[in-house]
Formats: sequence, C-alpha cells, structure tokens
Amino acid sequence: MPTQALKLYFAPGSSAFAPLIALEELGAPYEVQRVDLAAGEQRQPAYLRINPRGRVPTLTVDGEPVTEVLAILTYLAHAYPHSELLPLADPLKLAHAYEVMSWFASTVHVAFAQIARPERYADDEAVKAALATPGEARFARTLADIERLARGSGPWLLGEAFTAVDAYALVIWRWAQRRQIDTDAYPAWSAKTARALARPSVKRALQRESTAPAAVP
Ligand SMILES: N[C@@H](CCC(=O)N[C@@H](CS)C(=O)NCC(=O)O)C(=O)O
Repeated sequence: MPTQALKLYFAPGSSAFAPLIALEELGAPYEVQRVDLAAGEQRQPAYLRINPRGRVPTLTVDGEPVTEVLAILTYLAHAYPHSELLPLADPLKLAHAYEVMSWFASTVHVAFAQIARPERYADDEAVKAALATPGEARFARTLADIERLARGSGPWLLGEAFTAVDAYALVIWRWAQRRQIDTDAYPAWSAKTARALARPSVKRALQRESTAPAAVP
C-alpha cells in the first residue's frame, strides 16, 4: 500500500462526501479538515492557496493538492487498486463508471447548484428566484435518471461491486433529502442507497464528517 500523506479538505453535506467514503474504503490513514462554506472560508487566502477555485473537496497528497471530485476518486482508485473503487481492469466497465460520474459532476451537480447556489448564476434577487423553479425541475429530472440507472441488476449501481459511483450517488441522495424531495419515489435507488448507508465505510465517513476539526492552516 502507498504511504503518501493524505488530507481531505471538505464540508459536511457537500460533494466531498464521495472522496471521504473512498478514503474510508482504502483502509489507509488520512487526515480531514472542515472548511466552513457558510462563513466563506473557501474564499480566504489560506484555502485559496490550496485550491485557487475556492471549492471543496481538495485532497492533498504529500502536500500536493488534487481538486475536483472526479480527479480525487480517480487518484485514489489508481493509487490504492486493492480498494477496487473503480473497475480498472475492465475498460468498458470503467467507461461506464466515468459515464455516470462525469454526468454527476457536469449535470446533476450543476442542476443542484442552480437551486442551492443561485448566486453562481445571477446577482439580481428576482433573477435568482426565477432560476429556482426550472432548477428544481431540472434536478428532479436527473434524479429520475438515477432511478433508471438503479434499476439495473446487482446490488450496486454498476452491478456486482460497490464502486466510487455508489459513493458519489450518496452525495446526490443527501442533496435530494435536503431539498425535501420525496425519495420514496425512487424505490430502486432507495434500496441501493439503504445498502450503501449500511456499509461500514459509509458509517465511518458519516462519523468522520461530524467530528472533523475546523480551521484552515
Ligand atoms: N466541479 C467541482 C465542484 C465543487 C463544488 O462546487 N463544491 C461546492 C460544495 S458541493 C463548493 O465548494 N461550494 C462552495 C462555494 O460555491 O463557494 C467538483 O466536482 O469537485
């Protein structure tokens, strides 16, 4: 197993939950540091030195920052292949894993941000409010698409093995619950989510998320 020093900068409830679960899957030591998004800590010079885009997550590997959920999951899967976070030996399965995860990052996350972070799209309060309704509809359409994916065979989203896709899907599940969306409307995804939430790595990630120290160095 590699011996790099790993440190995840994250915020509770954010997309950083996917790399947090992935880190727990590795069984390797790592540190975590909470970034207070509500207080704007992600825009403070100390954090911008680590991630100039001012977003979480960031993973530092021996002090070198890697940003973007997809890049972090890719790094962990390759550096710790025993974790089987991604189907590295099967190019077609791997393509399907990236198909889903890049859609999560480029479309589902962006749809959610239209509701949760309207300031990214407009300054004017009326325009922000006008963005909310189509944003909710766009986000709901993406959830229906995840339900379609979850109807596939096997206990996990890609079939027989738990992968980074399942970890990333939990992020979106939590966002749906935060928006008080009726997740019972997605029975196949609900069943796969319940299985994921019962996984020891996910339980440990939830625990780590709630007890992680704050403050950027
Ligand atoms: N494309 C980035 C998106 C990261 C992102 O938008 N993170 C959110 C939390 S889920 C964030 O840092 N928001 C803080 C802000 O917008 O100021 C990724 O996939 O890592």
